[in-house]
Amino acid sequence: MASSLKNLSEYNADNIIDISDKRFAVVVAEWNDNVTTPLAQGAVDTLLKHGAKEENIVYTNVPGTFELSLGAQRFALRHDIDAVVCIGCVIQGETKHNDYINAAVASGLTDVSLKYDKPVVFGVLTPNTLEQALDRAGGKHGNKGDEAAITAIKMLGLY
Ligand code: DLZ
Repeated sequence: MASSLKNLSEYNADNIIDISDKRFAVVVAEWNDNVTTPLAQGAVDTLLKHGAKEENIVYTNVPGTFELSLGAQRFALRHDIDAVVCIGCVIQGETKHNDYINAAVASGLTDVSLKYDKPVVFGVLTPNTLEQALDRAGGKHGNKGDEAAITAIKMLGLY
């Protein structure tokens, strides 16, 4: 379903596990930080709302969405991290740069997740415009950061 038809902050909270002892890394791209900052805040707020402890959430920046894969890997390989939430925003430009970044990060995060057998969440917006991004970063379509955090929690339920 397209996210314009869904509020990204709404989710089914059934079967949400106890995450009070789970440790999270939140890796955030600096590019488009007017979008990624509220996305990351949404993710952290949602983790806290569901019982994560503040001291169990580490937060770091990487320059751009392309760098999320390596940033995620630095945390995924650590035994004291249970899940990694990655936040980025790639806005379509005049060239195909966005296509390459999006494809690379989708594949990179999948690889890291499978290699380290832990949730590595794709909290990346790929909008055509800044307005579409802001609509999904706490605007009229909710906050994809909330969705990313809930995804991490639900995936931890598999373990
Ligand atoms: C270069 C670039 C461009 C054009 N656009 C974005 C963007 O919209 N969002 C984003 O997160 N990063 C962008 N970048 C930077 C790349 O992600 C990466 O940091 C650089 O290509 C250096 O590897």
